Amino acid sequence: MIQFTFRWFGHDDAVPLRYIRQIPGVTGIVSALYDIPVGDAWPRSRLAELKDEIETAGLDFAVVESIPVHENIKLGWPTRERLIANYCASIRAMGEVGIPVLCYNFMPVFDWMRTDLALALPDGSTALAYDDRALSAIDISHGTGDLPGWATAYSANQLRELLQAYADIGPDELWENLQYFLERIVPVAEAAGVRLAIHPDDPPWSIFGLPRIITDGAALERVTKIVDSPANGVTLCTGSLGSLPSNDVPAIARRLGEAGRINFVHGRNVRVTGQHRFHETPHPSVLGDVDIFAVLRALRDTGYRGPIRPDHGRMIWNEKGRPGYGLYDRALGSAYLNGLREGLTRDVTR
Ligand code: DNO
Repeated sequence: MIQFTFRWFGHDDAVPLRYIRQIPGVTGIVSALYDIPVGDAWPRSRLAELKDEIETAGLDFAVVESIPVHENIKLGWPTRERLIANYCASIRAMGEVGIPVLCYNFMPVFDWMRTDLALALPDGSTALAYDDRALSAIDISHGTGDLPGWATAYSANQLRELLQAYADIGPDELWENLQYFLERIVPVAEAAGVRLAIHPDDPPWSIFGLPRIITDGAALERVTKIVDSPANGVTLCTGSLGSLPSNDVPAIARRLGEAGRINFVHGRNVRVTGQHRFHETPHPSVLGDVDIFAVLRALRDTGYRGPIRPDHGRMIWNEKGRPGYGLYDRALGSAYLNGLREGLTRDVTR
């Protein structure tokens, strides 16, 4: 049975756990320890406290999203030994506390990127949008200040040094560094009873000249083959993959589902409006370019049993909040996904 989950950003989140509990069918929470510096080991006691709080609200702590991967691991620098040891300690802590899935990504410097956090749609809602031409107009020489909604702030110097450090890192080197990382963390995850779920790059192409490698179905499959273990799986993010029209998302779901390597699903839809240009839409298949119905059918056919969450929603009904992470449209997305699930799995002969 698929478990319906919802992302919660902790006490800074305008959406409290008690509201999440009222979304029909949602039983699980996706969260993280947001105040631990990147690279440090996550204390088991802190994870246990967060889990208690979630359980007191009547929900399960289903997924950690994310434990950020330190840049020096992606760069392959010698300090990665200590940083990977810390990452392994965090995974073990998750296992000891009993949190079964870890979503992470391997994008250099920047996580998800948009050029407009409030694109007005014809119905009066606003959505997140991306346009390569708008990105090329953004000047990052004085730091990340001009990036819309960017969470990890870098000063001009820090960013210059980081971008310089990546000058020698192309896709091949990044793959090598990912392999090095996976060879060390997958056995630990397997022993701890934690399933890893790498998130595709969002958007799935190079930005600011930095390599991005987790861009399509072939790349996701390649990850799963680096260390052949069910603990080494992926997050099927329909929106990230769907912003590249060459990605047939239902086919990717089917292949990875058959291999048993989907460990987490992000359900979200996008409308592609040009080359490397898209905006987010409501979740239903007919309103975007990703056939969400066909994705859920592929998950049903391949026996997917893990967590799913609605990803980004639009801002509707005058809600104010974290871009992409308001309550209302994500709750609608969740109800839609859950309706599809019922329609696809219920035995109508009874
Ligand atoms: C965006 C999210 C990503 C995701 C990370 C996973 O809204 O889907 O930030 O959490 O890339 O590591």
